Amino acid sequence: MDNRIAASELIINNRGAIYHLDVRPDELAHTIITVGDPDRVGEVSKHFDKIEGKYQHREFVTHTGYIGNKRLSVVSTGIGTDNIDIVLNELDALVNIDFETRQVKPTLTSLQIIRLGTSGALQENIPVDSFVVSSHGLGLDNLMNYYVFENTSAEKQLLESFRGQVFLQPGGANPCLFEASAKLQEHFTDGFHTGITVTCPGFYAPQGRVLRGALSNPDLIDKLTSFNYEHHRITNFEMETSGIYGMGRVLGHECLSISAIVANRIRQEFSKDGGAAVAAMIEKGLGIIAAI
Ligand code: R1P
Ligand code: URA
Repeated sequence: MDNRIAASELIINNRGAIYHLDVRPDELAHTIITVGDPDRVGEVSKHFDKIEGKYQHREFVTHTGYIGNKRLSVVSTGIGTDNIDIVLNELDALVNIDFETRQVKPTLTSLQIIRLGTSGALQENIPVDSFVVSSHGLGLDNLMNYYVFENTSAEKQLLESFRGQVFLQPGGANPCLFEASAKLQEHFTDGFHTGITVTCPGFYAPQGRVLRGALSNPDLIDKLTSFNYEHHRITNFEMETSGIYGMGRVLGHECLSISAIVANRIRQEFSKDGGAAVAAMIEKGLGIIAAI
């Protein structure tokens, strides 16, 4: 049987690199930091002791290098889970598909993928400039509806409770929920808030913001803030985490999402220096990641 993946499905450019990321298999480390903002890639790699290579295509910037003996790649995803579909599939292809034979490798590699992003807090006691580790990604976007995946029974119970407490208008969203990698999460405790991160398909109405467009779910923020199930609370929302956790589940990678809180939606505050908060998260995060 010919199980070669066709040229139209696995797109490899003239450099031997994958289509969107323009990265070759040998140019990617197995510990990967994802950031939304392409300009944040250099803010991470400036802490590397050595930079091995820099690659860019569209909004996808990748720097690979070393902190001590630890090889790391930092990749920008741009905004949203539609981009996460591209980035996670291409990262996976770079390690788990043989680009010569176009076949899935017999032995699969599990990547460590850690998002260093920004986010809005949904609890009064999570101040701007603090950091949140996402124990779960709860998706209100549509990405994972296109994939087959398994949920644990704990995930199913939490999702069931969410569906019972947070009503979204019919056709509005089919929520999904995934736990973080426990192996990665155990390293990020001191100095981090922890909770469920809701991933939204937009920044304005999907996060309850009104500039001029009226909201179809005006009580969304209240419902998310007051959600509770056993010891679980929703801490924050942003636009990538559930896609990263969901694609990590589908493809077998260890994923964790960390956010610098730049907005507190309950106190209606925005960070006076979001750049400094992100810089502090990068420094703290890299110190931990380099030692894992
Ligand atoms: C919106 O401003 C963007 O900021 C957050 C959201 O998830 C979204 O991507 O993360 P990043 O700062 O990592 O992009
Ligand atoms: N990113 C988001 O998606 N929302 C916020 O409120 C802040 C950053």
